Amino acid sequence: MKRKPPAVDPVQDAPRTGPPRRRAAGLPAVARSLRAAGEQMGVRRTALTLLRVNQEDGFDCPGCAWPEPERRHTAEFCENGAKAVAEEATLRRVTPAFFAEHPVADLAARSGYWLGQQGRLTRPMYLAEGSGHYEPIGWDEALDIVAGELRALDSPDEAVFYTSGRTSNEAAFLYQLLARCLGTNNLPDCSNLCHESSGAALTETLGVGKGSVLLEDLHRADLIIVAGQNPGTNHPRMLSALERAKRGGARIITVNPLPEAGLERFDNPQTLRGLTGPGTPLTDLFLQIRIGGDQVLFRELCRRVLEAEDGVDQSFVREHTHGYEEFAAAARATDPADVLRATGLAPADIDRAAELVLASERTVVCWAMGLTQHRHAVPTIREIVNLLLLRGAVGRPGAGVCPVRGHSNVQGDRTMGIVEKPSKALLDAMEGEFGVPMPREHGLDVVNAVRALRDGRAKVFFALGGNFVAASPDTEVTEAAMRRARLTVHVSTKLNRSHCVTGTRALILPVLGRTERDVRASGEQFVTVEDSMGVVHASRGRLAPASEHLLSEPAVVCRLARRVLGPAHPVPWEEFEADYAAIRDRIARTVPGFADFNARVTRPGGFTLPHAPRDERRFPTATGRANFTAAPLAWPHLPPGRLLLQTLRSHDQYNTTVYGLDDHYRGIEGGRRVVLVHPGDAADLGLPDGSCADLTSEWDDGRERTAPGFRVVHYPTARGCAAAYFPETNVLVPLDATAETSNTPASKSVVIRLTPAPEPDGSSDK
Ligand SMILES: Nc1nc2c(c(=O)[nH]1)N[C@H]1C(S)=C(S)[C@@H](COP(=O)(O)OP(=O)(O)OC[C@H]3O[C@@H](n4cnc5c(=O)[nH]c(N)nc54)[C@H](O)[C@@H]3O)O[C@H]1N2
Ligand SMILES: Nc1nc2c(c(=O)[nH]1)N[C@H]1C(S)=C(S)[C@@H](COP(=O)(O)OP(=O)(O)OC[C@H]3O[C@@H](n4cnc5c(=O)[nH]c(N)nc54)[C@H](O)[C@@H]3O)O[C@H]1N2
Ligand SMILES: [Mo]
Repeated sequence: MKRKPPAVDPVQDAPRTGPPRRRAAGLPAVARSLRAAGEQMGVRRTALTLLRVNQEDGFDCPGCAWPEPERRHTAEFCENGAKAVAEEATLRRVTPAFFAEHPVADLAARSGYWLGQQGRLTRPMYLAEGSGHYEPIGWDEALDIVAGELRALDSPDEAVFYTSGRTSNEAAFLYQLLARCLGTNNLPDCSNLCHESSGAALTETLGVGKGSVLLEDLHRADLIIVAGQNPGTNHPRMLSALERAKRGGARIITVNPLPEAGLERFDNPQTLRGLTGPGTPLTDLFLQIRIGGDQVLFRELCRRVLEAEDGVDQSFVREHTHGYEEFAAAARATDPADVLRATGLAPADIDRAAELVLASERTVVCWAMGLTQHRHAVPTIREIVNLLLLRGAVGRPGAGVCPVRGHSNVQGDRTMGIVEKPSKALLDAMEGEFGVPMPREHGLDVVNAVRALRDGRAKVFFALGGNFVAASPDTEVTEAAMRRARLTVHVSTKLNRSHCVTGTRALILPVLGRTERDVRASGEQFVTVEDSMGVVHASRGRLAPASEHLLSEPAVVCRLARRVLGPAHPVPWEEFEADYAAIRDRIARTVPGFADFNARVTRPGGFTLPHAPRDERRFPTATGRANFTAAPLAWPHLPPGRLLLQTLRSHDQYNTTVYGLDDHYRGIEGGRRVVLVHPGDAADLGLPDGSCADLTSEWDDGRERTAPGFRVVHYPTARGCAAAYFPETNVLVPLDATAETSNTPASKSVVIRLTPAPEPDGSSDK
C-alpha cells in the first residue's frame, strides 16, 4: 500500500504509446480499480467503501451522473467510479505542517497531479496579504474574514459564487439562497463549461432543458445514436445499458472523430460472460466525423427522412410541433457537397445511417462534450431535436433526447436554482417563501465572471467545490484575473491549482465528502442528488471524516450566512444547519416536482421528477409546442496547414483531477503532454511519430497562445483533427471563443498549428 504520496513530482512526460484498445472494461478494469483504491486506502477500507457505492443505504458515486438501475448489483460502480471514491476516501492527509513546508510559490510550480496526490485537506487555511504561506485558522475567524469582505463591497454584484456539480441539493439550495439574499445572481457553475448548450437548445425547442429519457427507455430503444461522447471512460456504467439494449435487438451508431474503445466492444465486469467471454460488440455503424461536422450530419439525416416515403410522423408533427414547413424547406435545400465537406464521411456511411434511422421506431440520441463545446453547439443540438421531432421520437417509450451529464449532481444543482439567469418563477418562489427581495438582474456565467475579475468589476471569488482556475479557458487570462481579486475562497476536499493562484488574501475551507458520515445537532444526516435522468435519491456517507476539523457544505453556507446577513435574518439558517430535513421542507415548497420531498426521498430508489414532454407530450415552450428550428448550417473552416484541436479527458483523470498517467484504452502511458494526429496529416506536416511539437492556437483577437513541448502520437483520428488532454491545453482556448447563446467555451474546436520543437531536457530517454 502506498499511503504516502510521491515525494517528487512524478510527471516526467515521457509518454509511451501502444496500439489503441478495441474493447473496454472486463477483468483488467476490475483489477485496475482495486489497485487504485488499495493504494490510497488499504484493502479493508477499499472493500467496505466500494460495496456502499450506489446502494440504497449507501452514498451516490461521485464519479458521474449516470442513473442507478432498479436491480442493483452488489458492485454498482465502475473502474473510474472506484478511482473517484479512492481519491476522496484516501488515507493521505494535507496538514498545517505540509503548508509550512511548502510556500504557495512552491505549490504553484507543482503539477495538478502532484497536488491531488497529497491527500485530503484537514484544516481551514488562510493566506494573509503579503504572506508566502497558508497558515491554519479557526472556522469562526475564517468566516469572519469572508463576511467582512462581502460587507465591504460597493455592490453585491462584485462577488462571484461558483459551484461545481458535486454539491448536494441541500447545499446548492442554501448557497443560491445566500447569494440572492445578499443581492446577486452571480452564480456561475461548471454547467457553463459543460452542458449549458444542451440546456439552451432543449429549453427553446422542447421547453425543458433536461433529457427526456429514463434508463428503461434506453433499454427499450431500437436505435441509439451516441454522438460526441466517450462512455467507456467517462460513463462506464452506461455501457451496461447499451449492452442490454443491444441484447434486445437495438442498433448503435457512434459518431466520433476518434474510435473510442468502450463503444466498440464491451466486457461487462458484472457478468461472468463479460469477465471471461468475448464481450459484446456495441457499435453497428461508426461515423468517423470531422470535428464540428455534427449539425450538418443531423440536418442531412433530416433531409433523408423528409424525402423518404412515410419518413415523417405526420400526426405527431401536426399535433405537437411548430415551424415544420420552414424547417423542411431549409433541410430540403441542403447541399450534398457541404455534407461531405463538413463531415468528412463517405456517402455510403451516410446512406447506412439514414437507413437505420428510417428503420427505427424508438430512437434515442445520447451526447456529451463532443457536441456542447463548439461555437455552433446550440444549433447542433437543436438539429438532433429536429430529427427526433420528424420521427415523433419524443415523449414515446424507448425514444428521446439523452444529454449525458458529467458531475454527479450537476443537474440537481441547476434544479435547486444554481443558475445565473434565473427564471421569474424561481425568484418569485424564493421571495414568497422567505420574504426576502430577490435580485432580478441576471448574473455572471463562468466566462463573464473571468472578464469581471480581469476588469476589476468583481472583487471576491467564492467557490463551493471545483477547480475554477484549471477548468476555465484561457489559463493565463483566468489566472491573471484571479490574482486581481481581493479575496479568493475555496470550499474543497483536495488541494488543487485554484488554491495556488490566489487573490490578495485567500482561504481554503475543507469539507466532508460524499463518503463521510455527517452528524449535526439533530443527528446523522443524509443529502440528496439528481441523476442525469431526473431521478432524485438519497446519499449517505459511512466513513469517519478525514479530520475532526471538517464541516459539511451546508454548515459552511449556513454559518457564513449568519455572519454576513446578521442574526435577525428571516431565513432560519441555524435550523437548516442542524437538520437537513428542514432544508428539504423548503425545497418541497419552492421547487416544482419536490412536493412531499422528505417522505418520497427515503423510498428505495428515490423518485422521478416530472418532465412534461416525456410524460404527457406537453411542451412548455414559447409557442406551447415542440419547436423545429432552421438555423443556418455551420462547421469549422480550417486554414491550410492547420488542425482542429479538441481538448478531452484521458482514462486516468476526473476533469482537472489527474489520477494517473495511463490513458489505457488509447494505449498512451507515462505522460500527458501528447497530441493525437492522423498519420496522413502528420506526414504532411513533417511530424514523425514520437517527435516533439509546440501547439499554437490562432484566434481572431490576433493573439497567439502556445502550449509547448507536446509529443506527437500518430493516431487514427479523423483527418484534419487533433486531440490533446485538458487542463494542460486550456491555455490554448481563447476566453472569447464561446458557443453562441450558451457562452460555453469552444474547447472542442481550437484551430492550431504544430511547430516542430526540440526534445525537452532529460525526458527523452526515460
Ligand atoms: N472518469 C471520468 N468520468 C467523467 C469525467 C472525467 O473527467 N473522468 N468527467 C465528467 C464530466 S464533468 C463530464 S462533462 C463528462 C464528459 O464526458 P465526455 O463528453 O465523454 O468527455 P470528453 O473526454 O470531453 O470526450 C468527448 C468525446 O467527444 C468526441 N468529440 C470531440 N469533438 C467532437 C465532435 O466535433 N463531434 C463528435 N461527434 N464527437 C466529438 C471525442 O472524441 C470524445 O470521444 O464525463 C463525466 N465523467
Ligand atoms: N479545455 C477543456 N476545459 C474543460 C473541459 C473540456 O472538456 N476541455 N470540460 C469542462 C467541464 S465539462 C467541466 S464539468 C469543468 C469541471 O470544472 P470543475 O467542476 O470546477 O472541476 P473539477 O476538476 O471537477 O473539480 C475538482 C475539485 O473539486 C473539489 N471537490 C471534489 N469533491 C468535492 C466535494 O465533495 N465538495 C467540495 N466542496 N469540493 C470537492 C476538489 O478540491 C477537487 O480538486 O471543466 C471544464 N473545462
Ligand atoms: Mo462536465
